[in-house]
Amino acid sequence: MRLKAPFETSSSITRDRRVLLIEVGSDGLSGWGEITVDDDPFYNSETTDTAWHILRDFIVPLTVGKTVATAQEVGTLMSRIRGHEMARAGLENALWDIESQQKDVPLHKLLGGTLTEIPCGVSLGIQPRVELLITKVGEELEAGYQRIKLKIKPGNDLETVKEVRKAFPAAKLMVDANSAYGLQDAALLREFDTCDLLMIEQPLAWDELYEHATLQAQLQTPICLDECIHNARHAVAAIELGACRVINLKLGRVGGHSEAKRVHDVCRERTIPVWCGGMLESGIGRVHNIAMSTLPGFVLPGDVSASQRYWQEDIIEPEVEVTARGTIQVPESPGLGYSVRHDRIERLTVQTATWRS
Ligand code: OSB
Ligand code: MG
Repeated sequence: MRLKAPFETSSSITRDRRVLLIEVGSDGLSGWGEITVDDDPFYNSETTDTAWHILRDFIVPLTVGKTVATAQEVGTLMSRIRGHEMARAGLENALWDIESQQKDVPLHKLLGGTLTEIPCGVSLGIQPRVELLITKVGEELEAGYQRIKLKIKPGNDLETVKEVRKAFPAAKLMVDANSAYGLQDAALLREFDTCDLLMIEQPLAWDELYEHATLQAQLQTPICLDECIHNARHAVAAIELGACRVINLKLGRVGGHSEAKRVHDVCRERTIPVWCGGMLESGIGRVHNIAMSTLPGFVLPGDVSASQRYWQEDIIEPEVEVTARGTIQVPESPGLGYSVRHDRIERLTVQTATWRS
């Protein structure tokens, strides 16, 4: 699927997404999940091709034809697989869709969600000129989005953010560095304290907690971790070490709804706010994000926004829409609450594989 506009971060530029979907059939029902990988290993270590390989050669043999009582149990079947969280999440989330249809409840209820409307923010990619960025920020605020995340990279960071702050003195702003800095940049990063930011997301290395703890001790602005957090143990370690004060929760990065609930719970017990991150998902991944975002610890606006910000035409119906007050109304029908557009998916499909027990 071609993005409406290329999305640039400090680690890569995405123009198209090769969307990897899983449809699971069980007990006469069908459930859908999205494997939220990129084509390159520049955000995390998985790629579209590694996910396909892990799915075909390991996840399928461990799971197809097996009996589980709940979606959560499929995680146990896959527990020998180390890493490859996004590949595992795709399957587990499809099973959650099936379980919610079987129990005739909306997915968000099955997950234990309580919000009926979720607050939305946007993530804006790096722009070539600050004037262009300021125009985009203005448009998103005008559309109602409750907070704006700016991607930054060395050379396009502090001055840009200061200009945006000057143009929008009251906006809820934050930045995301996608691991572009090191501790040697601490003096520069401290200057962001003057920009009144909600948080600075993943400034340092993707797998490094200790240095984030060192940096957080020198900053007033809360650090939010994204890339570093792959499970609830990581979340506990990060919080106890003082490596962050906020956590970005992504279903793919932590291996699916079950582990996401655990991360949510350990954060909530420690009064650490969480919010839902995004991976430029198609409607299927997006709808799973909406369901997760109803859990009570999701107290900050997430990177979950309208289908139309990404795609000319999405693969679900209706598309995800955002209200004028910057919220998404959570659907109340059983399962995902949106219909999957099989015809459109078929037209876009370039490769399929089917496994039966
Ligand atoms: O770091 O949060 C990130 C997109 C792809 C990979 C990593 C990230 C992002 C985003 C976009 O920030 C969030 C979205 O709008 O889906
Ligand atoms: Mg991020």
